[in-house]
Amino acid sequence: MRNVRVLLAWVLLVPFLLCRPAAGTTIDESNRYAWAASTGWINCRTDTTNGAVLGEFVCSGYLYCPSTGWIHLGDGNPTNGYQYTNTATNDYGVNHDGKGNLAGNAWCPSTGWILFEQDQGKPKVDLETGVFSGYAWGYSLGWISFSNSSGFCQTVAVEQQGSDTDGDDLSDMWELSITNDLTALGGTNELGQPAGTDFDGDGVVDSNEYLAGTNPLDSNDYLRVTDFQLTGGSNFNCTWSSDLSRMYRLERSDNLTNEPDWVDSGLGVEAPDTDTNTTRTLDGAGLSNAFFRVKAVFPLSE
Ligand SMILES: [Ca+2]
Ligand SMILES: [Ca+2]
Ligand SMILES: [Ca+2]
Repeated sequence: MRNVRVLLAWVLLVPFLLCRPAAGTTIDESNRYAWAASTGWINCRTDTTNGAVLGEFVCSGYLYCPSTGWIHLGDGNPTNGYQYTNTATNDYGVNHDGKGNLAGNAWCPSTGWILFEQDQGKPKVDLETGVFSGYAWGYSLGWISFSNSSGFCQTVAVEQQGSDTDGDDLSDMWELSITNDLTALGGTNELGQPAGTDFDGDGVVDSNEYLAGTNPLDSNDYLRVTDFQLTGGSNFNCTWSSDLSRMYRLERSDNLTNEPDWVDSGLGVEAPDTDTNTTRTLDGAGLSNAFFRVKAVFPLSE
């Protein structure tokens, strides 16, 4: 390894906002059950139309318990546009913080509210595997477990949410979650096309901050390689800024021509270490020149 270099770069996710499919359950056909000792198995995917949906902002759809009936996770249309407030009977449901944590209220007409909270039950989904864990609580049902030694509930996708009513190529749900309106981020140029506004001036346009899971209002928060250290022999450590809402792929090329031939570094898609940064060790044996870049990947999309 004579000349290993790092390219301080990030890569776009495939644009999806204007071509996403209609909502359907995201729950795996084989691994679809939660469990409550009081009532037995609870089906998180009764069928593709009514089954549970894990979205990047909110959940929707239904669980089905044979003894108590339907459990509604929310209608997918929170009043404020991005999160159920759970303060009104027409605005309830289970929210997702984008990092796997679930909180809010589901509704079972025959038994009442089912509570998802992060103090005791800590219901969550592993965004690398899609496997749920933790518990929800119902006053009549008791604890509902999403994973045990006999079965578990698993999602095969995180639904990318939010229509783009103002045509700025940004999910309205994301815009509302950041600024509570649709005008601060994005914007259009004089031709009516997306102008690529960079609100915080960190060099990354708002739409790419969304794709990378970074804060478009914080100029210190953008995806980048932060450290690169030879550690002995042919090994080296690469560290990049990371967010728990995204996965990452480290890519390598032996040149930086106009069309570099980027290939996976050998690590594949990696879950982040922390909400701040991620470090991986690679072996550069046999490489003469190598450039590296890190790519943000939407959970369960590759
Ligand atoms: Ca928009
Ligand atoms: Ca920016
Ligand atoms: Ca930023």
